[in-house]
Amino acid sequence: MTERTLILVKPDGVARGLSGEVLRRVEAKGYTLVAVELRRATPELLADHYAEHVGKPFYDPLVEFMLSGPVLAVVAEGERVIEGFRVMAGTTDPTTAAPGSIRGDLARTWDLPVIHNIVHGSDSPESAEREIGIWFPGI
Ligand code: D4T
Repeated sequence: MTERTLILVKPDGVARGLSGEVLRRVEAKGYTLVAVELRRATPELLADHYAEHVGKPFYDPLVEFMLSGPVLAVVAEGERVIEGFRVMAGTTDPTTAAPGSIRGDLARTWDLPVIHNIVHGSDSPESAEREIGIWFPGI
């Protein structure tokens, strides 16, 4: 079934000039770009996006990181794109993310508790719908 996912190139990825590399991999895999926009997050938007993490020890430093520069917000579409992009991204901890994945190839752990792992991808159809509604309410 064709579905949509929300991808974010986080501030570390944008600052390092990796936005194009992430989009290249998404397109090379065969997914379609539906929306691409360079944005500044806000504390309110991040509280919605990271609702499940509000109050956790890493939440405040995570928000500070996500506000530290622009984010590339992307909606991509394709057969099983939600699962497909999660595999392309690799596991959350970039130190041990598989080589070949975005995080495994391009990131490492260096400033805990914040994990600078370049990208976000929705983890389920419910999350994708919720997150696309947060970042692209018009779509
Ligand atoms: P996202 O949501 O960015 O695709 O990440 P994951 O789905 O892979 O990971 P997650 O929900 O567990 O964490 C969300 C977000 O918080 C950051 N984070 C997480 C952090 O900075 N420090 C931490 O200790 C943890 C657990 C990284 C991703």
